[in-house]
Amino acid sequence: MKPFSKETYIERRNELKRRVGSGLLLFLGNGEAAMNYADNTYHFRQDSSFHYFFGSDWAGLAAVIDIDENREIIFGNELTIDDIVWMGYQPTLHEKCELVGIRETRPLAELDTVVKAALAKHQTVHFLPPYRGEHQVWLWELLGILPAEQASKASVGMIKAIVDMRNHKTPEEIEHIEAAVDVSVDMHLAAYRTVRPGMTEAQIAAEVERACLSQDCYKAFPTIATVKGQTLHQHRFMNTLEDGQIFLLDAGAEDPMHYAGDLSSSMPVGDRFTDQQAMIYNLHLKTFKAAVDTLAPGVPFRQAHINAAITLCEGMKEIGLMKGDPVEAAHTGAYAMFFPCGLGHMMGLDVHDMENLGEQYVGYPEGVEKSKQFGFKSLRLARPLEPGFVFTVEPGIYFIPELIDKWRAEHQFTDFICYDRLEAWKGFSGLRNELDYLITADGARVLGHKQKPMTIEEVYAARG
Ligand SMILES: [Mn+2]
Repeated sequence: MKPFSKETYIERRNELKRRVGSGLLLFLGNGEAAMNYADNTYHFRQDSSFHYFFGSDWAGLAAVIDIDENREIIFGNELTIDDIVWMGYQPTLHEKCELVGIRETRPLAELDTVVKAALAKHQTVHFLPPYRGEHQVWLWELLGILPAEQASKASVGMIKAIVDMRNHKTPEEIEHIEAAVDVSVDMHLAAYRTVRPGMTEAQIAAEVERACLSQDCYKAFPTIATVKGQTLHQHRFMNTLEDGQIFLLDAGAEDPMHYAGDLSSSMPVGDRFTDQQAMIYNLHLKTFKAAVDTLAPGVPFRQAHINAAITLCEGMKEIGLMKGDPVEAAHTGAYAMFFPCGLGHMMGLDVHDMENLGEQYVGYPEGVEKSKQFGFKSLRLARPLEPGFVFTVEPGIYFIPELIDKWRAEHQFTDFICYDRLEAWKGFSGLRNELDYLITADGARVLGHKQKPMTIEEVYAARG
């Protein structure tokens, strides 16, 4: 797939200038990050906002957009012969910048001069909240703002403008997201084919990641491949798979342009789910459908979350693990015993899109604060949906022994939860499925051209 044209980046920057109105916009690109010594670095990942506006996937760059003077400058150092000996040929900085419509480049050291000159003439310097220690130090040097004060002094105007632009995906962005989703589906199909009793979680993860890397993609986040699915983000591979267990995979690719896919799957380790597992799996599919049936422009994502929770409580009542009114159980937060996370999150250049800019801005409408209550506090996305929004839908059902014990001891939601019966379910683990959706002019559609198994029949067919 072609990289975006220079016009895409020029138009993005022009739109940002129009929205922010005045001042100097400062962008710090990511540098290499040392893993255990300077030359042994983590996989390089450009900052997503830098990438969105400057399209440059190289370490050690910064940029400014001077709205008042209508100037755009990328700062970086040309490679030395030593760099080329070790890293190979690269285009010059000027050549890299031409591709995204930037004509003015300067050595990195001159960023300090330009920012200090702006401060001296009392021009507003807009910057984003930093999430890397190196950037905190850099901002301190450039602006004289201590790291602890940087998040609160970041430019709300710049944040809001970028969030609104990046929240609305264009058709060319959606093509890249769908390419990432397709690779992500291949990662999951690899797991469906590979999972067998006696294999280790690490062996499955290796097959999953092979499907990603062999298609020139990198994983969008650390793979979750586990038989302990009740732990929401279990990143270590410690277990050997046993017949009778449920295997849970949460994995996704980012395409070479860094757009993400994010999918989850749950499957039996052996040939078939047990009756109890099949019952919970099918209830989970009902909650999934309840959520997806809610998706439409203008409808708050929080409503989709609530509808999934109501369906979950209805099902749990039929099974005998909950009682009372399911609608009330959903609204009071009793459902969070089995579903303590949010229904989904925005997705784009970041798998949790723009989480570094603040979930409050990305996922919540102006004036609506995120809840502090257990369960609802993990809902990253709640706002009314708009065409162009891309997000995940990932309800799950989890039996978390520690949470059962804690709530029972505290007599929480005793009107809704049947604790005596729940004791026998402590070893169930957990399951979820996850797909990626786009809000269209009149509804929603699932992203990707390849289909990930969802029904039990599809799961069994994918096992081969
Ligand atoms: Mn997700």
